[in-house]
Amino acid sequence: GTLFAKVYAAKVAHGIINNIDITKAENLPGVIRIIGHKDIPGQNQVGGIIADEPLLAEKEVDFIGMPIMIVVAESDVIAHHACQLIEVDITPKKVIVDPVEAYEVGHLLSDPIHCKKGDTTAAFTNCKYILEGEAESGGQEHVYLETQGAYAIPNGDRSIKIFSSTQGPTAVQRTVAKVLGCTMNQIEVDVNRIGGGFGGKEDQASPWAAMVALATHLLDRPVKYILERGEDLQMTGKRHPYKSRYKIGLDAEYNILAFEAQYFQNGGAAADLSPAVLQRTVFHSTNSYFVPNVNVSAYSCRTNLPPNTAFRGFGGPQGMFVMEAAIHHAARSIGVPTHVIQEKNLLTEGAAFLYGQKTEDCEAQNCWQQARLNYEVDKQLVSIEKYNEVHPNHKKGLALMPVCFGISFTNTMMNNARALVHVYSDGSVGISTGAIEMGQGVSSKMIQVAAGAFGLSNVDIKLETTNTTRVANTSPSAASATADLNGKALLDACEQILSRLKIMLAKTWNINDADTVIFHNGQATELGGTKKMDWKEAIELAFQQRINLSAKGHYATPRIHIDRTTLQGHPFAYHVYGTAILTCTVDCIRGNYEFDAVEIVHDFGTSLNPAVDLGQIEGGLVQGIGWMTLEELIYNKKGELKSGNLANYKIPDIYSVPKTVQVQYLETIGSDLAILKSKAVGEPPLMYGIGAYFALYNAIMSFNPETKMAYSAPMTAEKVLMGLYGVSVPLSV
Ligand code: LUZ
Ligand code: MOS
Repeated sequence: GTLFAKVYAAKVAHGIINNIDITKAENLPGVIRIIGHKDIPGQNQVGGIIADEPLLAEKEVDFIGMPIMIVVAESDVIAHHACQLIEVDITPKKVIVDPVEAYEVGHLLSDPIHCKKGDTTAAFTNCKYILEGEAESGGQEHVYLETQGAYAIPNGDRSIKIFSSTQGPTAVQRTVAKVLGCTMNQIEVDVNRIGGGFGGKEDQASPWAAMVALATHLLDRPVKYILERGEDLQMTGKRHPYKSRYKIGLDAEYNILAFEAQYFQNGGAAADLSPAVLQRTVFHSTNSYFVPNVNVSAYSCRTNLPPNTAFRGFGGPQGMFVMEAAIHHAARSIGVPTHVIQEKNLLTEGAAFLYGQKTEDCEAQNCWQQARLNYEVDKQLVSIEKYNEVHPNHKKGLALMPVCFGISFTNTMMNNARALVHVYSDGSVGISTGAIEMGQGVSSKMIQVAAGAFGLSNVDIKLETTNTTRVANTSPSAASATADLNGKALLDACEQILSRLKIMLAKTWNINDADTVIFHNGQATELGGTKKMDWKEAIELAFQQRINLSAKGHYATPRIHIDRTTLQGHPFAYHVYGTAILTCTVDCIRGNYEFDAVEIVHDFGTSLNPAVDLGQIEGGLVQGIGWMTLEELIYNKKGELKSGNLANYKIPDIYSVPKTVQVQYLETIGSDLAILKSKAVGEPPLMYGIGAYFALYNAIMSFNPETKMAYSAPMTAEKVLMGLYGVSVPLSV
């Protein structure tokens, strides 16, 4: 009895709705109901941080793809057809797609962020070299394999159960309850696994769930909506494009004494997660470098594009690109290799970040030095020079890219998680956490944590779906922190059960210290003693003795805090470090290029699962290279997406990935604030891809030392060609 929903969306980027005519659509056989904002029993509001985003347009549309009506029909084909019969009369208004233009007319989504340390003005007077410029980076489409979607079913007692492709089941639950005007306990959200997220489903999975839940609420029938790829590309937000200005000052020894920047974030038509993304940009403005004097301002600009959102790195990459551009600019104008300035300014132990936190167990120098030595960078540079001398039409370029990324949600409140563990009377184990498996391997890690704690093997552990009735008030699976937060909560639950079992066995065996009872290889044994019992037998005994074999675990990251007005504090549990070396070859006739090799030294702590983590490094790297080189989102002045399909929006494929990728595991002591002394691995490797931009730039410079390219990513083949032949590549093509 499932019905199918579909959105009728705005076809102009800004305008006033005069009239909506649904007569023809309503009369189409198979159409059950057409829903507008007036049918919403609760609030017409899906904004997560700021309540500025209606689920369905009321008087005005603000971007192409903004939902106006929901068609519910017997099939998705009928719903599709009905959408084409809806007629909406709109009086167009002025469209703004450029963030600086929006800023100039005062269209901001949230308060500007200003953050500084030291005194840049004074520091610049001590600088031998001062460079100013502009840098911009484009947006990025998530291209998760599974598009957005949700399925709602009536669940008795007026409650609704929703299967949602979301990173944030609680965000979905909260948003649906708000829209339906009910309490959260009426809404159950269940997620088994999802086909990719990359940030795109941190907050933007909620509207679709709200739509199907609304239809289910009105019709008392199951309703499903899974977006077509074209709809998803058109309607959902992406990585924020940024336009930025920088000013960097160095002394005669190339120490960076001062850095200033202004970031103009293209936020789209509503705030979504933009203010949080902007904050992470500011926190990562100096990447892996120590800069004593910093002064940055950041603006989230309201434009007539779909609201942009979380994307792997969450504003960090955009900030780090500007820093790398500034250093590249300085190196070019001084006439030294970029890596000389990079190396000179790497973070050291105890150095303070812009936000006041100081480095602890800083691995910036270690990663860099190991990468330089182990991958013989000096030798590579010599052989690249030789290659370039004898190849007039092919040039190689190399860039080093250090990364330092802070782990924790910058919103301290979000850094907590819970887990539920049941040991069944036959000894088998069922675990639930708030973590969402989206291909990143967190399910494997959760199973490993529980198996490790109980001394069982992975096959003894059943990981249940992520469900708001079993684990409530979850933070989204995001910020690279999912395994840490949920793993710690899970460990807490396992340890509660273990400690009950230990006390029971100590009593049974007549030993004093319960901590000498340990669990491994499916057995409980007495440490240094002779007592032994099979896990199953121990559980049966506990069951007979009426011992509680279930536990709820909780974890809240200790130590972290941030003053929201001064942005000073200790926002991150720890930092992840790494260095990548990227080499490319440019075809100087055609502008095409290939990445010959990427070599990485990455700080994994004590990796929980090296195979899973390697997958994250490779995937993140390639996604970063895609953002920096191939993927070009083009909106015209009318706010129309001109690269709205996968034929003209190019994502990396097997031909464009680096020919070789080598990853060395920097064995570090890890952090106690990470799960089992591992380190978060989801986002940091994306930023290695920034080096791709500069490797290409360097190759172009060896063909044409006078090239006039602006720092404008992505470095598409077209831009390479213009750069090679001295055509000035403008900002924002
Ligand atoms: N999401 C979020 C994130 O809400 N806050 C963050 O700090 C964050 N960082 C990275 C990715 N998603
Ligand atoms: Mo994310 S950008 O960690 O959802």
